[in-house]
Amino acid sequence: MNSTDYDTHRENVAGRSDVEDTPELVAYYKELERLNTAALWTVANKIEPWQPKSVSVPVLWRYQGLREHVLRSVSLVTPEKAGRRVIYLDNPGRRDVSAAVGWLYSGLQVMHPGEIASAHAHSSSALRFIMEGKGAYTIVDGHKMALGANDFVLTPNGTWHEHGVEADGLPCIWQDGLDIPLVNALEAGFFTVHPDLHQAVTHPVDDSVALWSAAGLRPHDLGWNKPYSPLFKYQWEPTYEALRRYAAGREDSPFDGALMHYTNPVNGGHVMATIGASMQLLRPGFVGKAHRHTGSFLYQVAKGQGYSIIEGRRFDWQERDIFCVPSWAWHEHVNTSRTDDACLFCFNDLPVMEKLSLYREEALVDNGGHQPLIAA
Ligand code: GTQ
Repeated sequence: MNSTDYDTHRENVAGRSDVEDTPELVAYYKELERLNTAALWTVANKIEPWQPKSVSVPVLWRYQGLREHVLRSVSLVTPEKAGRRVIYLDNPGRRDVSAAVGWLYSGLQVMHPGEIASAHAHSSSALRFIMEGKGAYTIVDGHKMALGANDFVLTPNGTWHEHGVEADGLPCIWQDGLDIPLVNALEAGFFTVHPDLHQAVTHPVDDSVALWSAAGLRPHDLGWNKPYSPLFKYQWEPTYEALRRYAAGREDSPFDGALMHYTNPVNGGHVMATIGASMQLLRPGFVGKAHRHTGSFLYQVAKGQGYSIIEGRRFDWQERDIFCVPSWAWHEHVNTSRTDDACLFCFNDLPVMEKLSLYREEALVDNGGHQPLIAA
């Protein structure tokens, strides 16, 4: 069945549960409850919705307002005491599971020069997208990476990882993205602190970039069979350059402009088993059309300014702002600059949706492909 078939049959309420309470039924439900059972028809319409109805709400987190509060945490707690000094994005519809959207967690981590956050490993997959500062680094399984603004780093499921800022650096802030809510929903969360609290750096700095990021080339004598990318760091400059070339060589997607996925160089697939990521370029004046799809998406504005209309509400964004698009929410993006391109970093649960055959996508056909705005 495709989504059109769903639409055709949606009006057929005769097939839906429609049982009114009677004193006899209410008493019956009480009896069932004592047996740890219940009547399906009391919940069927809720647990089998016509289509996904996300409890996450679209949210824009403005960096301008948030930044000073993130920096304030530096004087309030140490990384040693806090473990990770992070202010996380708490979607009003998902407070019960500390999610930013759907089953995805995200937070802003801040570190001062000379600070170190100790090494640990967990079954959640994690990523970082660097927002500001100088001298940040992450060590993943003995591979140290130097991090600059708009660099994207992986800390996959099961890897030892620790973060810090070099003593001669500047205060750094980056966005963390993890699948913590998903892993907890699946009751598969494990967490270990490194026995020495810190790892030895056992490889040359940035070796994963040297070995695995040559365009179109794969090392002859290096095998890799782990379920995540051997390239741990995706630098901003080559990413932006690739996007510009891609955008110049083809027509825009009506929804996304020029969008490229960060990939595992071994197989071209998503970077990790549960989290995918992309960067997209909206050329000056780009006005995207609306579509919706399953999966949860968190965007950070890496460059430029514009707005997105999500479920009929307009969210104006500028560099470093973060916003979310919940599953099956209509969304369309606009670059308001006439001269500069805009770039949106995004991470999502697409690998999960695809592997479980739950990905669906639909374009808005009414109203010229644009959502009517809902009055505030
Ligand atoms: O840096 O390993 O924001 O384990 C949340 C959990 C960051 C991390 C977070 C984590 C980390």
